[in-house]
Amino acid sequence: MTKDIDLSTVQKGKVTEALAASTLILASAGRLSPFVPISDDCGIDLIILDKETHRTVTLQIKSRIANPARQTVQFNIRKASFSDLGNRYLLCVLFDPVNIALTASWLIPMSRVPDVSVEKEDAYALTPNTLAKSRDRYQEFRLNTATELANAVLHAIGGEGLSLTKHTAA
Ligand SMILES: [Ca+2]
Repeated sequence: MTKDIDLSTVQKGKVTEALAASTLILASAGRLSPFVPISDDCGIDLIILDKETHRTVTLQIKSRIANPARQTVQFNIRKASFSDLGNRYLLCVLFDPVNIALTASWLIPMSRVPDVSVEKEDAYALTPNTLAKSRDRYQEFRLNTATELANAVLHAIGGEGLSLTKHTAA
């Protein structure tokens, strides 16, 4: 955990975005292709292209490091960058800085964010439980493996997520 302290917020954000992008490429066997915006001034961190259908989904990515002392992690979505236009999703990821991995993630349609968050003056606060067995309101969005995440992204794009599972299992 001490490794975390040395990372700036910008570093943490960029590292996690790169990790999420790499994870999506690997877990989809190259089917998903992430694109980084030149300017990230509208709350989009990655655009994911499904190379088979040429459809896309846009992701805003928020990362947190699990804290053993707490059961929940908090992700804040600034209202200034919030938009539910188009095919926009929020990807919240729990980052393990020791094993350099994404331990769990939550892929939430932006249009659902106000429903599952606590509204603050300038942000929506989401507080998912970090335990896989938790029955909180974020459970329906929770993804425990890289394959689950890639399938959920394909599903969000409108591609055939099921074929990816079969391919991976074969
Ligand atoms: Ca971000």
